[in-house]
Amino acid sequence: MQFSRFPGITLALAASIALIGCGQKEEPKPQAAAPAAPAAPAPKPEMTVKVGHVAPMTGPQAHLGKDNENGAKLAVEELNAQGLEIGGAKVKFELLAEDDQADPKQGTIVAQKLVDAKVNGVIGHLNSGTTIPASKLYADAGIPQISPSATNPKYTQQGFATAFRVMANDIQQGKVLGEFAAKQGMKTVAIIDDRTAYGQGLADEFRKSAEAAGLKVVANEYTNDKATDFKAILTKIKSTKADLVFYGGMDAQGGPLAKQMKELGLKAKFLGGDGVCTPEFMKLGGPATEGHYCSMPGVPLEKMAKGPEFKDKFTKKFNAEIQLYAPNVYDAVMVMADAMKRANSVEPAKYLPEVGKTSYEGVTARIEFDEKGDLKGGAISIYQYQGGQLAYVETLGGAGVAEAVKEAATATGDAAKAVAGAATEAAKDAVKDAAGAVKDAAEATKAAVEKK
Ligand code: ABU
Repeated sequence: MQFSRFPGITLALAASIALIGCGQKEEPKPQAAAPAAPAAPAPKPEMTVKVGHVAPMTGPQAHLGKDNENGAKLAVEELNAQGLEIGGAKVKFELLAEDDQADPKQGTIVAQKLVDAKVNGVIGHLNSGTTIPASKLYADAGIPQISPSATNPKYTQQGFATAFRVMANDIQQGKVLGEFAAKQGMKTVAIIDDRTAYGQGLADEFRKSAEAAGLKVVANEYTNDKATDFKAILTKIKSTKADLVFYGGMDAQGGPLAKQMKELGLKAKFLGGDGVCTPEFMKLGGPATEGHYCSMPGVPLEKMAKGPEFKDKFTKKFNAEIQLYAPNVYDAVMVMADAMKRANSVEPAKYLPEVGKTSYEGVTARIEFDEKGDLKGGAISIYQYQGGQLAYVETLGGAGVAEAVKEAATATGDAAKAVAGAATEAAKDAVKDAAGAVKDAAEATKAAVEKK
């Protein structure tokens, strides 16, 4: 509302001018001092929290890198919407996203870039082959690092206080895969790996477990994470008549490998780890993937309390299905923010100890870390490729499973109690009704006797 065109002329002065205009003299009146306006609270200082994110955004694994980055974007957007205050300042999370091309050398180059940018923390990298060399740079700079997906055990075995991961490692995954192969009645296996830290590491763990479970390894073959033609090694494997082909590597190679197995007429089943447990594997391998198996750390998203909601949010926001690790990346960002909140500081040295004390109910699991920075009680689930979908087979190990079983048991117990309670109430009503009927009958008898 505008009272005067001339800001210097007050309403009182305007009224005086009006009275003078009417021939009246106006006695000057003492002006009451205007009450002082309450002092506006000082605005909260604002602070930007820089979260580094690294994954391959180009090359054969770009679809997985995008999936990871989207998981991080979703978490950052939600944190910013919460309007968090940490250490007395309003914080705004900012994602500094880098592409390491799944290449160990490039991984250290972008890690140094993030260290130089003084990021408050790092989520990544996606691959073990990049995460492990980069972890030394973050450790030297004291920057907390949470990998959502690097599963090679070495990452957390180096003794870096800054290194954490939010999924089970390949010692656990390889063991489960070897035992699963034996349970499926497999007697002989040919093992192929892509010579990356992940592929080779998982194949080694699988080999130990499979042999311990009684399988005979009839071939060991190698490829790389850029290969597209596997016919030479598959031809050698065909001659072994192996029951099973185990592949340690990612979906970009696993899909074509499964397709070429069928083209060459191999009868063996295919089994792989999380790197091939993706929609992309089925897209690349087509119908040749039908009936084969893979594993994934954790329990299926549908079985987690917050899983379906996350899936819905993610697919709506990005108009894309989850490829693999987006929920783990989302959890990793939330775990980092949770530690900052508890420390009431975003300074790496101050909130790092809180990361280790995390107990956070995430989308993928209850996240708690052991002394090395590994997820406590990580579960592994087995899936079968069926009609272009990943059909859940079973989950092995992990506190998550124990907790889910406990919750189910509690729910069953509660339901049983409710049934018993209802039965008791019904019984009480029946007794009451019967008593009423007895009383009525007695009264009717008495009346009949009296009438006689
Ligand atoms: N966990 C499989 C893919 C990422 C990696 O460890 O290299």
